[in-house]
Formats: sequence, structure tokens, C-alpha cells
Amino acid sequence: MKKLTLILFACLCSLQTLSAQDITRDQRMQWWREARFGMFIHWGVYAQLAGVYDGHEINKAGEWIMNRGKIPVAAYQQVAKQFNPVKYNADEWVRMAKDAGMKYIVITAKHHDGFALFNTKASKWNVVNATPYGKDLLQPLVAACKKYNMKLGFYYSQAQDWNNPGGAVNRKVTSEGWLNPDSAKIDAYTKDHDGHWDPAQETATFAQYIDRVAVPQVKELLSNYGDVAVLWWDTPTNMTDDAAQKLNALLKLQPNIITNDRLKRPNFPGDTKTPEQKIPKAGELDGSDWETCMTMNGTWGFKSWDDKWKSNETLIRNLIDIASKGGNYLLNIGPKADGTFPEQSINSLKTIGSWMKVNGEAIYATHATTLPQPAWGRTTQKGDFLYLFVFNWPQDGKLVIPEMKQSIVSAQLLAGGSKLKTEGSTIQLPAKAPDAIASVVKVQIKR
Ligand code: FHN
Repeated sequence: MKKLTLILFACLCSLQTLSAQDITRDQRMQWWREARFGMFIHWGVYAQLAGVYDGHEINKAGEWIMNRGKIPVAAYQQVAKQFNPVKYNADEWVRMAKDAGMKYIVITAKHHDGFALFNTKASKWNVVNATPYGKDLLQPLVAACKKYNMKLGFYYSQAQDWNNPGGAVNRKVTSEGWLNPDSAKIDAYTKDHDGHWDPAQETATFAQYIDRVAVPQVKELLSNYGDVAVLWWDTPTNMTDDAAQKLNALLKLQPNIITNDRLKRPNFPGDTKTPEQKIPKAGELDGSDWETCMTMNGTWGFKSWDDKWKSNETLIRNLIDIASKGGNYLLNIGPKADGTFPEQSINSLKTIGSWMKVNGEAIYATHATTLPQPAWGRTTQKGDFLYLFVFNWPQDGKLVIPEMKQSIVSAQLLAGGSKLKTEGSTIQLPAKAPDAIASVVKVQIKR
């Protein structure tokens, strides 16, 4: 009996090992392809400065304030001593993402300033050791994502790191002259020091930074936070194939993980392409998995004075346009230093959520159609159903599907469900559009 039990146990183990290794790429990607919509979160010490340093408004993205302002390492690390997000409520964050119709969250575990939002042994420059808050910020998010069945991924700046010695610095960036009276001297220094502006950044080599910080931290992220759905690499500045290989090897800790194309090009393509702040043309990225990441306003990290908020129409139509081309939309939130989302972000998430409650089936698990992009809006498809997103409601009520080859079995409005008359590839619409931003017609076709 004992021998039989042992044999059965051995078979079970080999099956499990086999299944973990045998997950196909399509199986790994399935949830991601069906999700279509996720939340990006850029959060860190930079939120404390909120786009202002030493009384000066710093231009461009808020999370780049240390580099743009050429803030000395010691001064920037002093800012962390004020970072105390007492209003942080991960449950609220994930609830808002879920109610908006988002299916996954990707948060900056460590951005270019090197500040780790998690309890890392690889560097004291982290939320536990360097701030009055003193607690890991990722663990509560892991718990809340589990509670709400939300996939969680980590953004990790694997090369740029402006605080941990040896980290790379994007060399194209010069200081905002008006902040540093001697910015000419600083810019000259950066030119001779591979972009670094503070000698404290240069007390180790890049290779040592990779071995001492990046590799151990990615290992911590992939070992200590349960199932990690996505590893979102960013800016492979100075990356070498050797360094990339060391980091890529860690992914075996999470057999189902999805990664992007930003570890190091071209030898590490990852699973997804990442057009940023732009939506590819129809067909441009056909055949690949791609995700457009975008801000809601003019910055990824919070800035108190950025008011370039995009309209809800733009945000919802971006989602539709991206889904109609077969891509995912990773829409960013830049939380404030106290741990709350900006009011405008909360309001937009609510509006998007209301629209998704009625029309989400036209986004989730759909793919691009073979139809040409209609003048009145966009289309998606899921099995025997076409979804027509009408931006411009026809005055005469006649919605013509261009170059429609299949015959229409039935048509209905998603909002309210009322059946619509059809004649050939023309659908008779009611006088008034149910939704000013985008009304959806669900069409059953005979394939
Ligand atoms: O430099 C970063 C930037 O701060 C932000 O994180 C974006 C988001 O995709 N990625 C880099 C710019 O491409």
C-alpha cells in the first residue's frame, strides 16, 4: 500500500511540475487579453513635493522632480522624512479600480528615484526605513486585490535609480535652469558623469547596483507578495544583456507572470508592447499583445499644480479606440502624499465605471473586427456578436455598418436592451442617443 501511495504521490508531483512548465503563452496571456482595462499607479516620495521644490514649480512629470530639479541625494532623502500616507486605504483604492471596470493594477514598487514602496533588505531607501509611515505599502494592496479578485502587478525601474549608488540616470535630461542658479555647472557635471548630478550617486558601478539592489529587490517582489500578475520594467538606461539576463531569470519565481518590452531591447521582448501616451493606428501592432499607458492629466506622479485633466469623453473614447484595435488601456492614477487619489481622478473613475457597468461586455474579451473604422465610431467583436460604439449619432437614425459582409440576425441597444429594426447592413436607431459619449449597439451576426 505504502509503495502505491509513494508512486501516486510522485505522479502527482510530476504532473504539477509539468503543468507549471507547460503553461503556454496563450494560456498566460488569456486573462490579460480579456481584461482590456487596468489601473497604473505612480506613487512615491515625489508625491510629497507635488511638483514644487524649494518654492519653484518643476516642469514636466511629477515623478521626475528629483532629476529635473537636480535635487541633491541628501536633500531628496530629507523629503522622505515627511512622507506619511496616513490616509492610505488600499481597500478603497482597489474598490475604485474595480468599480471603474478595471481588471488589473500595476503600481510603481520602485520608480527612478529608487524609493521602494516595500520592505526591502537590499536598501535602506524604502518606506519602512526612511519614512515616518514605516510600513510596507504593497502588502495591503496584495490583500485588497485578493479580496476583490483584482490582478496585481509591479512596475520596477530596473536601471534608472537616482538614489541607490550606481543606478543609471537618463542622460538626455538637463536641469530646469531657473531652479539652480549654477545649473550650467550642474549640467556640465552631468555631462562628464553619465547623467549623475551628485557624487553620492556614483559610489558604486552600474553592475554593482544591479547585483546589490535591482536583482535582490525584484527577487523580493516576486517572492514575498503572492501571485504577481505583471512585472512592468521601465527605461532600460545603460542596461546590458548580462544585467537583463540576471533579472529575466528571476521570472521563473512566477511562472504565470506577464512582462513588457522595456527590460532591454531588442533581446528581451517580453510579452507586451507598451505604446506610451499614444494609441497605435489600426493594424499597427496587429499580431502582438500591446497596452497603451496614459495619464489622466499631464503627469504620472502627483503634481499639485497640474490641471491638464482629460475629459471623461476622451478617457472613455480612448478605452474604446484601444479595445477596437485589440489593445489594453493602462490608465494612470497619481495618488497624493497622504494616500488619497486626486478628486478629479476619483470623479473620472466613477464616470468611467458607470459607462462600463452598461457597456463593459463590448470591451472585455473582445477583439478587433475586420471592418474598416466607421466614421460614426468604433467596433469590436466577440464570437457571433459585433459591438458598434456610436460617437456620432446619425441625424436620420440610420446606422450603416461599412463593408459588412455577414448578415445581421438581430440588433439591440446595450443601454436598456431595446431591440432595433435592421435592413441589410443598416440599423434603425431611436432619435436620441442613450449616452452622449458612446452608445453601444450589440449586433448578432450569422458567421
Ligand atoms: O520615465 C518614466 C515615466 O516617469 C513614467 O513612469 C512612464 C510610464 O510609462 N515611463 C517612463 C517614460 O517612458
